[in-house]
Amino acid sequence: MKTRRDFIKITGLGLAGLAIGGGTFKFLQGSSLWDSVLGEGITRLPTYCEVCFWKCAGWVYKDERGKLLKVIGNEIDPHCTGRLCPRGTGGLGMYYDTDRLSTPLIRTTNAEGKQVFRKASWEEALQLVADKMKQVSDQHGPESVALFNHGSSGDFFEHLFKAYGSQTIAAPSYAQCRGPRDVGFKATFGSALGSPEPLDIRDTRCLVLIGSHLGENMHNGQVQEMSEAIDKGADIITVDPRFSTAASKSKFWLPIKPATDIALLLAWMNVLIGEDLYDKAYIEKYANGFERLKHHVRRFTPEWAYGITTIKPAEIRATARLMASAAPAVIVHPGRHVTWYGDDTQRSRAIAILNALLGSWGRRGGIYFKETLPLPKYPYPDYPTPAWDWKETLGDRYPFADSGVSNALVDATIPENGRKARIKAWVVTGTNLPASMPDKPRLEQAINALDFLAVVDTMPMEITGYADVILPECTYLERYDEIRNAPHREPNLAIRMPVAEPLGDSKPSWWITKQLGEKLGLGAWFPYRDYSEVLDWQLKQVGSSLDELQKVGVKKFERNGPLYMNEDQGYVFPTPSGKIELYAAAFEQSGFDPLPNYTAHPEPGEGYYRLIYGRAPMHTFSRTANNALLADLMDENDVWVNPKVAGIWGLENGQMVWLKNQDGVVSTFPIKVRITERIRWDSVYMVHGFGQTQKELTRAYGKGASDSELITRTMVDPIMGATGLRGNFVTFLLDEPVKAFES
Ligand SMILES: Nc1nc2c(c(=O)[nH]1)N[C@H]1C(S)=C(S)[C@@H](COP(=O)(O)OP(=O)(O)OC[C@H]3O[C@@H](n4cnc5c(=O)[nH]c(N)nc54)[C@H](O)[C@@H]3O)O[C@H]1N2
Ligand SMILES: Nc1nc2c(c(=O)[nH]1)N[C@H]1C(S)=C(S)[C@@H](COP(=O)(O)OP(=O)(O)OC[C@H]3O[C@@H](n4cnc5c(=O)[nH]c(N)nc54)[C@H](O)[C@@H]3O)O[C@H]1N2
Ligand code: SF4
Ligand SMILES: [Mo]
Repeated sequence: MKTRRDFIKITGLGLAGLAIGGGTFKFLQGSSLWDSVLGEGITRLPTYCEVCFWKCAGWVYKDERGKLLKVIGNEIDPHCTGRLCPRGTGGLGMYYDTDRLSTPLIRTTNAEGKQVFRKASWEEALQLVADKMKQVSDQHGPESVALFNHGSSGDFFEHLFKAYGSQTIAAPSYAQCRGPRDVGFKATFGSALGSPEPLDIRDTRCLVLIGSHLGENMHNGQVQEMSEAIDKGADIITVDPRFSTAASKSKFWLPIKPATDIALLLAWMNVLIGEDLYDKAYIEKYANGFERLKHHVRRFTPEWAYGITTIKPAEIRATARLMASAAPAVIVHPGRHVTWYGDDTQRSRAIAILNALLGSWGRRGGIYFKETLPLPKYPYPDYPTPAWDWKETLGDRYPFADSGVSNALVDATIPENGRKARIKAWVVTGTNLPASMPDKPRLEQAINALDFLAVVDTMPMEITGYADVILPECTYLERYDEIRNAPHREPNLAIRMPVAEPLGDSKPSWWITKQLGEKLGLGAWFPYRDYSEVLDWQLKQVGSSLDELQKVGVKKFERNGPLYMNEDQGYVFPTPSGKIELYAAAFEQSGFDPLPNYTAHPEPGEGYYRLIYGRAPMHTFSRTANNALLADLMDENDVWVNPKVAGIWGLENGQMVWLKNQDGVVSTFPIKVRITERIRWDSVYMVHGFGQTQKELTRAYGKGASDSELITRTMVDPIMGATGLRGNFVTFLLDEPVKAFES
């Protein structure tokens, strides 16, 4: 008999009493100012930032007593060119957070029969996790233990899981983020974009942003390059139902009706082809299926699109001509968080096709050829081949998924329709699933069906409340992680070193996984005493060393091939045909549209508005909500409401309202109204990551509302399984929900 897994508050077990280094928080540009004070007892060590996944390299300065003073961008780093974003600068707030997890915790039942957490030693907590993993493995095979991960700790847990025999692994950064984009681009150009995206923004003459809200989305290198391009006279076209920061820098802002972007993209193709504005020579030389595309888009005129998107035909034509006049130095930005309406792979295909028509792939000011250094892996034994893996959880669904689909792992954890659950235990690290996965009731159903749940985190985030065991990781400032080896214009490596001793009893993931590995009899995959040995070994294989990287932080290497297409030599795309596939035959074979089509999506009923969400420059999802330095800059979100709507409801600026969605779910907390022309009347907008429900997050608790809890309906992409999150509609409750229900 399984007991229901109650959600437990971890009250009072944090690092109470730690002093916060107040007053030192300013934005500094570059490290030169600080170099002058080096030597007077102030030292610096290299890191790369973990506040988001752009992984900017920086220097952490500390004084002789070990107090961390600043994190500053590394000037030779291509991800940041010496400047961190506000979140990166505020990274020290993660280290100094008094609410941090500081000791392993184990779920237990107290004298009153209530489930609570008690403190435990690492030895006891790790033994319990290893025993449970073994137990589940003995009964159901190692594959039935699944890993959910995001961020650097995930690298170590993936290694542990693969050695253990489970590749039942997924991250919400795929099926809740960029999966459809990468599948759509791969189907067209043969290669996914990855991170950082190889966009030649600094040399572009025209940047088209479909929803991508750069400037609020602070992906550092892109924001800097966008501002450089604007200074050099590039034109920006922003398609967004909201007047975003990027829209304010744009020549054209197209306030599209949400969920209709594919119609606009098809109309743009219609104009480019109809008016002979596309790159004929490029298409002839490099692309397949042009005649079919031409025939397909003939009926998708700007007049047709106007009725769907509300964007005027003259503006559709003018923007298409502007793109063509800049081509090939033009980028229709592929976006990053693209899981919107369930036809997201097709929208991404449409974006890829537009880039092809404009000849931007492989061209200066378009999409460059990225390069990564071939860095040898440490010589571990081969991983065993699991009897089944994440793919098996898809059945015959989502044939083009090329990475773990988190929502499919949730499905496979729930016994239903007479089918037994294949997944019996989870390890979750670096991802706060209740905030990042849609449909919380279903997530809870899965968690309640588990035999065992271990959570690795730095903070008492919502996911930890569901755990049987919580393992406290130290922050990125207190540990080694893998070498950052990301693609860019020049191959480059960056390292992260411990700058301070782990606070409390927190530990790095490399250490946690090594202990678990040894307890599971997998010592052969963990043959080091300290992870620095692995890093040094790897660096020596490419003619460097840990010593050298400690001094420089980032090391660049020579490219192998050209950055752009060599027009004389031709180019073979890594697709089945060797050409750009305007017509995706592989999609057709699997029963999907080989050319993108517009489909209408559900619309809000009377009195309801589409819930859309995005980022604020000073926060990353839910992970920074409690960061003292960043909460200082913004401590709650608000809901953007068009004046027309405010008029109908009699709303005032600053008024607190509760939001209720189409399924009757009411926000746990109220949210402040912000009346603004910057949002369409058919939608409301809020920043993701607020509305934290755990009291032990002392700064974030109850501040603002959570978009996630209102997203109970998903529109799943049949091609690769991503969950479209923007098909939810909300209305306003002006009184406390209890009163509202009574009336
Ligand atoms: N500061 C900060 N920066 C971040 C992050 C963060 O947490 N904080 N997270 C990073 C991550 S992981 C990601 S994936 C990216 C995400 O950042 P993006 O890829 O830029 O995300 P989007 O969802 O495209 O952007 C949200 C925008 O889409 C608009 N929008 C909503 N519905 C529609 C629609 O139907 N059509 C159109 N055209 N626009 C629409 C919204 O108004 C909003 O301006 O940001 C990254 N950068
Ligand atoms: N409703 C809604 N859902 C979304 C989105 C949205 O905008 N709205 N965005 C989507 C996108 S684009 C993405 S990429 C995903 C992101 O989803 P997640 O990666 O789940 O994002 P976070 O909320 O930042 O959760 C990160 C968790 O990692 C913990 N953490 C931070 N540093 C460390 C560390 O060093 N070690 C360990 N072990 N843990 C650490 C944090 O405390 C937090 O619990 O969410 C997706 N889901
Ligand atoms: S963009 Fe900002 S938060 Fe993200 S890695 Fe860079 S400095 Fe850190
Ligand atoms: Mo993301």
